[in-house]
Amino acid sequence: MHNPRVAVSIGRLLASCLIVCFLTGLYSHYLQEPASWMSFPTRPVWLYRVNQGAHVATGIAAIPLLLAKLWVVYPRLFELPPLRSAIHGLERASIAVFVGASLLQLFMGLLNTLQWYPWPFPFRETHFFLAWIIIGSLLIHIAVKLPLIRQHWRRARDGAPAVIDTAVPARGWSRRGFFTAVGLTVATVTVTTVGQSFSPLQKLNLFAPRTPSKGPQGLAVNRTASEAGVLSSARSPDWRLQIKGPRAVTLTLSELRQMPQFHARLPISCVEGWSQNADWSGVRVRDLLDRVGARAGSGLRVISLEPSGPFAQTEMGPEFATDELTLLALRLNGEVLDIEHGYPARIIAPGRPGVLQTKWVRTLEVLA
Ligand SMILES: Nc1nc2c(c(=O)[nH]1)N[C@H]1C(S)=C(S)[C@@H](COP(=O)(O)O)O[C@H]1N2
Ligand SMILES: [Mo]
Repeated sequence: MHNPRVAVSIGRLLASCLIVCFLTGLYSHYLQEPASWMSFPTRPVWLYRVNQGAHVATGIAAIPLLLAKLWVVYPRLFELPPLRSAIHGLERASIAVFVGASLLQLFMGLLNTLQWYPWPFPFRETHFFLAWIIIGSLLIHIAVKLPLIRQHWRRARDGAPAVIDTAVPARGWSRRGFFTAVGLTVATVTVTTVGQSFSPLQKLNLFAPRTPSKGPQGLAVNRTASEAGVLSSARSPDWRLQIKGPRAVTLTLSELRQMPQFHARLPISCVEGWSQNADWSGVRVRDLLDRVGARAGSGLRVISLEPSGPFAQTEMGPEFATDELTLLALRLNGEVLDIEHGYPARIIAPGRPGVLQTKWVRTLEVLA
């Protein structure tokens, strides 16, 4: 098993997972921290849901693949002499960086799906930084190994001499047994966690931390009203929606209910890896923008009743603010919004991460 052919077979599966994970991670990162020139698609409405589901699924699948790859190549770790040439040194250094960063990255990501942040540094920035380190060192590794990868991309044909690394004597596992075990492990971890975003497999969701449909009104809750400190402010009869723009407008809940109501079926897609569709209804955000005379192409800042916290304030670009499906939702799945889901009013927009679907909205501020 400790030979280049097996290393290439496992390596290309691992690399595919990591590349999908990297690209979907970049998309998620930039949605949350866009550069000023960035604009995002709002259709299909489930784009971010699939993006995030694929990110978490490929990240989880990469864990057994990385362990298998390490097991296949570990005899190389002790090869002598440790440094043969400059290229060899670069190769070993890039592998050391790659292995260290990947182990940390996958472990951090896994803990993140459990909503557990036991480190003192900010998760997203660190995860983003490590991702570049991993992709950089992976590209170096692939470039250095390209001749070997080419040579072993296909199984050795009958008669052609297989190149076998003799560092470890052949015993124990059969190669087929090894591939079967790795394949079964990857399939098992995927099938028992992917139900947190892929509804048809929700019943098999044994290890993912959340069941997206369990919660008030058939939808999971990430941050509760009591954790956010809004229990009394959200229920207060004095609640008003403030809209700040060229004009300033204040609306009561019953005034909002008297405006034209629209319906949208949109998912909550949490960056922590669960997602669930729901039926929302309420006022179109673009109608509210018109009320205050906002100019076409304006973005929007959304401010929650939540006194502090990373999601107490969010922003959306004009592509989301003016989309006909972007609502200030007042109702969920046919009922008045539960306080856990953002009563009296919350934002729901197509194609965005859950962290940006601000609950318990207090103020909308038009951005120039
Ligand atoms: N004000 C505020 N809104 C928030 C949050 C928050 O912490 N504060 N959490 C967000 C996150 S991380 C998610 S996934 C969704 C969850 O929405 P739900 O509880 O209605 O399912 O709400 C978002 N809206
Ligand atoms: Mo979330």
